[in-house]
Amino acid sequence: MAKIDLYHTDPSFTVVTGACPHDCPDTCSWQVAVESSSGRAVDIWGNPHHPITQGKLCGKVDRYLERTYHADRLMTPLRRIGAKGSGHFAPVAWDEAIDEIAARLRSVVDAYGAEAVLPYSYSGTLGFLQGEGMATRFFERMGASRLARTICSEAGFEGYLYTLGAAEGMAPEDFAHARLILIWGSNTLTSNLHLWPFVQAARKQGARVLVIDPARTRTAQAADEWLPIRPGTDGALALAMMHVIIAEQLHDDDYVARYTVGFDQLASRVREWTPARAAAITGVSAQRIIDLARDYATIRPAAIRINYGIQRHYGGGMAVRTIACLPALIGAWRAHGGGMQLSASGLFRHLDKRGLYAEDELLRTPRPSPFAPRTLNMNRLGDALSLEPARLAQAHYHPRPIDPLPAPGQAGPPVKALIVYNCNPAAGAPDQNAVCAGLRRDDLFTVVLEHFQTDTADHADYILPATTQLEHWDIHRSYGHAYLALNRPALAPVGAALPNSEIFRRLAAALGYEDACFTETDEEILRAFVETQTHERFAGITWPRLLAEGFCRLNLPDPHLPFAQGNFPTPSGKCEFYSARMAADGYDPLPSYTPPQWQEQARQGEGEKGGEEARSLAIGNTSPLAPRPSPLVCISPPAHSFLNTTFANAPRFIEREGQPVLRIHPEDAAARGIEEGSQVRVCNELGEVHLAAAVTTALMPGTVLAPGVWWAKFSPDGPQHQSAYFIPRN
Ligand SMILES: Nc1nc2c(c(=O)[nH]1)N[C@H]1C(S)=C(S)[C@@H](COP(=O)(O)OP(=O)(O)OC[C@H]3O[C@@H](n4cnc5c(=O)[nH]c(N)nc54)[C@H](O)[C@@H]3O)O[C@H]1N2
Ligand SMILES: Nc1nc2c(c(=O)[nH]1)N[C@H]1C(S)=C(S)[C@@H](COP(=O)(O)OP(=O)(O)OC[C@H]3O[C@@H](n4cnc5c(=O)[nH]c(N)nc54)[C@H](O)[C@@H]3O)O[C@H]1N2
Ligand code: SF4
Ligand SMILES: [Mo]
Repeated sequence: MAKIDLYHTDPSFTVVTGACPHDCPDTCSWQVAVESSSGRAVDIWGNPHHPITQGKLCGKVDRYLERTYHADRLMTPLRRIGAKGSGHFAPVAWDEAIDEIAARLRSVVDAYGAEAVLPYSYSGTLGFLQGEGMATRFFERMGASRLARTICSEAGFEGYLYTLGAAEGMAPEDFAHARLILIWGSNTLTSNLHLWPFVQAARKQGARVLVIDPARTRTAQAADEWLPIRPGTDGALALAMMHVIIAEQLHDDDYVARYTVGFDQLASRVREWTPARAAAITGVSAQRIIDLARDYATIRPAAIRINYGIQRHYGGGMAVRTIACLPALIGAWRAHGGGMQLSASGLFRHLDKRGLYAEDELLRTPRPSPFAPRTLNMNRLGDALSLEPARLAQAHYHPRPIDPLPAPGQAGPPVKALIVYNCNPAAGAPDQNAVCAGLRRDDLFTVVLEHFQTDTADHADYILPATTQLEHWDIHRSYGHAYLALNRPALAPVGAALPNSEIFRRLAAALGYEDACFTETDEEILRAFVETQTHERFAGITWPRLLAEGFCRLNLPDPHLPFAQGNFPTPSGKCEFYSARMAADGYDPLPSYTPPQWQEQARQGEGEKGGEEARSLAIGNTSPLAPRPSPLVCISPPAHSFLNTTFANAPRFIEREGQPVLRIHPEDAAARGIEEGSQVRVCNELGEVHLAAAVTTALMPGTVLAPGVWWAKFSPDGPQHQSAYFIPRN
């Protein structure tokens, strides 16, 4: 009998169904065997009944029990005893910690106003409850600054929404019916593993799979073809594909006429985008672009898996928008197996009959003043924590060109208290030097809710131990498929850990917030989440069903072809090749090419000029005598065994990844006298890092790749490189 069957039949074990909490499109359903006598989890596996999980977890979460029972798990609240950032703490009782934190927050609010408090969170868990469920109630009640959670997907998301109207598209299952699959800026085998079986099913039926990526990733290796492209230039490739498709009249006239707006303007825009022009920008040959366009327009059904890798560059939103025009141009949405997927999150988010988002209703709490607090951009944490008003003003969220930035005098109070949960910004946020300088401010009061003493937690005044997914309730939507999942706790909390929800509940009580929303239990909140949904997509999804089954598919037709007959939820109801909304927001209303920062710099011959992303890098030997080398473009997609900075403290996964490296093409290495294993200094105007060179042809020349996201303290040039977990290079 298989081990799993044994757990189900042996009365000394209980099997609990839950959901993986991580920031991953697959949102797996898992099952955990708990030994009844000890209450200890002894095994975890992918739920065989879940149509996407199909019984398999990835290599990281297969080891989730090691994470939960890790010797370094935070077991008790800690109070700082050393200098800021030194990482020295002493245990403190929960009641004391909560009272002291509440007193400090009260004094900050009294002296500077509630906007001086900044919540900072992202994707440690994607659960509704342990994510923002209780935290938003707390911070809205306080009137704290709001956080624009921009770090991952905002650019691409906006580009997609302007064009198609909603974060919807193909389901993973649909890819099995495609005959041509473009995996465009995504490393499926690392970051979206559970799509792959559907891709393979399509290949068994003769589908071809192309990967468009600057790096020959493990996905590119497993595909039929790797199409190397320079980072940040995908928009130019898509424009030239449209040039060919329209010039050769390969577009779907009928679909375009019925379900799109702006075809004539698009046609005249792409006329100038000859394959030769795009070839010079992208590094993809003109002939290859022509062949790709012809194949894409004629091999039916054609599917595109676009992912967030593409949009981590200046102009990334426009690139996604441009690519999002392709399926409508060739009518790919008509067929099962045609279309594209960026995110499925829109399936779970819709207005109810009253024009409200059901979940927002749950988060709404009475606010002390009728004025909306300021919103700060999480990508600008270094600026937000600066005491210079001009930099604080820069941190204000202004998503569209027409949104004004405040004058420095209007930027509001300095951030005096920072509450971090589900997030490790000291290791994973942009401009690390500025972030850490802010975190080291003696006058900044910082609280970090965590499982582990991360680089961020090292800078805290208080660290509060949080439960892992095995120890708390939650509900999970997915951004990769259409299944809603319930996570039931399998264990009692380890040590003195508490769920985020309970920590915020206790802080609310200590601050005297008496609103009813702070007394609801976790189960009550989740039950209300399910029961207040009025949209037909939630029809048939009930609390008892989730308790019994662990997950439910949204009430959608199978297959769900959202745009087969148009029905784009844009203002025009059509796919918007021309977007009046973009024009009104200050953008080019037509698909266009926004060069990445590095290309702009090369064009202007201003290698020193600052930019926001995809900054050019000077890379060379550490010798000060080495000639100043020409810049390269650096990308830092996730290492296979890490999930952003999560798992990057586990010896097993550190060993698998070896050490922080810089992958570099032999041509670029030779030009700089760099050899395999050389220590290289990688720097731009924001800072520098020392990495070991890994010379490889699996990369576009001119591009270097530093897999992430390592913790500074476990990196060779980090502050505490003597740490027990750092594996010496060999
Ligand atoms: N260089 C580089 N930087 C990147 C990226 C990259 O590819 N390269 N990727 C970017 C992207 S796409 C993203 S989404 C962001 C993600 O950035 P973050 O949101 O900071 O995600 P993680 O780095 O995984 O850190 C999440 C932390 O939350 C903690 N955590 C998990 N569950 C819980 C919980 O229930 N309660 C509490 N209190 N804590 C919990 C984990 O222990 C972990 O330390 O990083 C971005 N940064
Ligand atoms: N194992 C693992 N899985 C993860 C994560 C993780 O850290 N580890 N992170 C999760 C999160 S938060 C997210 S947002 C998703 C991210 O998953 P993806 O959206 O797949 O994004 P990335 O891994 O950042 O980048 C994917 C690929 O894009 C390539 N790329 C970079 N720049 C460009 C470009 O300009 N053009 C093109 N065509 N390709 C480019 C990179 O080389 C990389 O191979 O994955 C999730 N899954
Ligand atoms: S990280 Fe992704 S692939 Fe791994 S178990 Fe979680 S949802 Fe599944
Ligand atoms: Mo992300």
